[in-house]
Amino acid sequence: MAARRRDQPAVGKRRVPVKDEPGIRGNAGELHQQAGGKHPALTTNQGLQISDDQNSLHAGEHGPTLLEDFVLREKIMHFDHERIPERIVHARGTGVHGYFELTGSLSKATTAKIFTEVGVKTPVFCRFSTVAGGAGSVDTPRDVRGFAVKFYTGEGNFDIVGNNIPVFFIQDAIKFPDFVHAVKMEPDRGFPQAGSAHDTFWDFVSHTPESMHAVMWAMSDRAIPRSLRMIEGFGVHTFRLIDHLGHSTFVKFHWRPKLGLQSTVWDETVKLAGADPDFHRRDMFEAIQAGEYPEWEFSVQLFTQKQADSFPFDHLDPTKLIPEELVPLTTIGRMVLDRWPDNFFAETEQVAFCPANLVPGIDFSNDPLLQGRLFSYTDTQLSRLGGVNFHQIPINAPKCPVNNNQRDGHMQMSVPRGRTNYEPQSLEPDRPLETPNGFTSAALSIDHGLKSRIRPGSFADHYSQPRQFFRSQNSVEQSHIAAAYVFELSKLETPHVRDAVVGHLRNIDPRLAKRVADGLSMGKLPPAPKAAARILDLPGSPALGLIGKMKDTLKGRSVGILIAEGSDAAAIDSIRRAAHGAGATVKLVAPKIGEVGLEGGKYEIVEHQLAGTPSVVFDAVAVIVSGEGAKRLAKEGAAIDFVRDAFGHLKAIGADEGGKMLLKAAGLKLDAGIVDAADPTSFIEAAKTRQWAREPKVRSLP
Ligand code: HDE
Repeated sequence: MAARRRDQPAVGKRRVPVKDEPGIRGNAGELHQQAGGKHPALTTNQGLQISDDQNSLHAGEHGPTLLEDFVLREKIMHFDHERIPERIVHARGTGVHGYFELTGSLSKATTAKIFTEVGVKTPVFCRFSTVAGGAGSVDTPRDVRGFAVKFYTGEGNFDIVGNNIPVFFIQDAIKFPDFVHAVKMEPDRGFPQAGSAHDTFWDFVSHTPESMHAVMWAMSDRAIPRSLRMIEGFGVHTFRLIDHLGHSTFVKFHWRPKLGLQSTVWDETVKLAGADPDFHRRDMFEAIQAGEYPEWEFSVQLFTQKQADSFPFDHLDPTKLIPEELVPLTTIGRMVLDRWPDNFFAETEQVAFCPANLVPGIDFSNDPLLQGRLFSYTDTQLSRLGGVNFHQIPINAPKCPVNNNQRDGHMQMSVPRGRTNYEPQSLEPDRPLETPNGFTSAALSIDHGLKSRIRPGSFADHYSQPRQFFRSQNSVEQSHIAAAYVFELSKLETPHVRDAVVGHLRNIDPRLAKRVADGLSMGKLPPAPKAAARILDLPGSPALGLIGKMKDTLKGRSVGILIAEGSDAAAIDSIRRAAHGAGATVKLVAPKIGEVGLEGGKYEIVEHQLAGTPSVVFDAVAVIVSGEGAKRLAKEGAAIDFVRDAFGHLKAIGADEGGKMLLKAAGLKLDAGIVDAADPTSFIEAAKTRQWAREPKVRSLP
């Protein structure tokens, strides 16, 4: 690190600065010396070494800045253009490098090497995102999460550009701009920055019954994840695998997190947004720094056209999922994320995913939403990344040879050699040519129906799958969904939109409709719209639940221990050791950072200040304080909130005698989730889950 420079001499003093005088900024010799003479020279973008990066070029000490100062102009010009347009959707994102390893071959179904070469590790870059908010919005609104993976395979880049929920809001690409306009900030007022609790979103979906299924998922706790390391990923659309004979099998892609699923509770989410707007990004960063590499199982659902014909829904309809109970998942690989990008902009911001990035042996289906996406992603890069050569940016560049006759364009980085840039040609024998191993589309017969703007009749059932989803949830999950509808709809200014949504809920599940209507103090239930197709009672699918997919573990979770002057060192240590032993990270929180003196002359160095570290950022907390400490903390709003929120967010609380005094001062009654700190084993057990039984005591849910 370069040594800090001294301040400039006082302004206004009439003196001629002498460049070689010690202490004058811009004295290059002195700075270089202070830095040990080892730093490379600072240069302009033309490679010119710079002797003064502190002062622009003036005509005299108090004179104007000279236009000829090309060092200043280059620096400011570059700075002025540092921003590029953010993604129109999925603007807020977190990217991580890693690898994909195939553990089971799909050679019977595909020739794609990525799915047939067992044991091969393929580099990947994965970007998680929220959908609605801008690049600077918070990490934790209620929203779907993007889950995009770029595989740098030897056969070219293959992207699975998915989400953390398996269905989408619309069936046809032509509605995407409307859907996105409706969910993003309202155009006249410029808010909300993120989140769907506003009139335009609900207005649109209330007129779009096909969105009811995805809306139901968005109202579930899947849309308020605890960590990006604890979300599932879905390719959403049906794709095809093609074998060496050209036969194709339908496929759906799934990612399942090794740490299990976990979400927050709504009140916690709301508070997290203020406590740490970067909660998910920081959580991922810290996990990677600590060597706790998140891992996902990769699975596929394979099915034939014949099977698809027997489904009570259309497999080409992106608002439908295929229950695991109908077509089981086969796990064929794993993805480990183990390297944080070196530079956020160069990698996470400039990465350009595209569902059309395929490798031989994989192909699209005729899902009309997917078909529209095949155009959109390359198109958007033209304005976002500024030209046609975005594939040359290191994060986008394939790690296999790229050879073709495409030339020139903005920001061309490669220097093609030779005389010919066309094909066929006879002047150069070593120019690239097509190969029989290249990509071939599935040879499908096309139904030559009428050319028309048409929605298949098999897409018409909009209520059976949301009903199946809702009825497959346990009672806690169901009440959270009902509460989410109540919250979101209560934010609307327009009663008729509220009515319309509750009308749809009547078609999905009359009891849910009633619960939501009661939660909104609706006198009587609004009418249900006429369903375009018969609504089915599909069998329950436990795999659609969330709580059942939580893992009984503290791995990847974090425990906060609130301490103060005079806390019991041994009690802190035993909780900390137990939590570490269970795989959790531990953070000490105290009214002040720095050295905190403990009982018996010991001390701890605390890095987290109570006022800035509320319990929402932890999965479980312990309070280890002396009686005196408890009395002092009882007067601290932040300490009372710390325990009250941990309790309200259904977290385990370990407490010694002083800790219990603080809980009492906060008005909390002991329950099974409040564990004596002297029994770290029980604390760890309680910390592995949420205290669902406590919920009815802390909030009334519809
Ligand atoms: Fe996207 N989507 N999308 N989308 N999408 C973009 O591409 C689009 C859809 C998804 O981390 C954009 O490079 C259309 C479904 C993810 O960089 C844009 C339609 C699914 C990401 C675009 C859809 C997704 C995007 C914005 C309907 C889940 C972030 C910037 C036809 C399967 C990728 C960009 C990243 C990003 C268009 C529907 C997932 C504008 C037109 C369905 C995860 O091209």
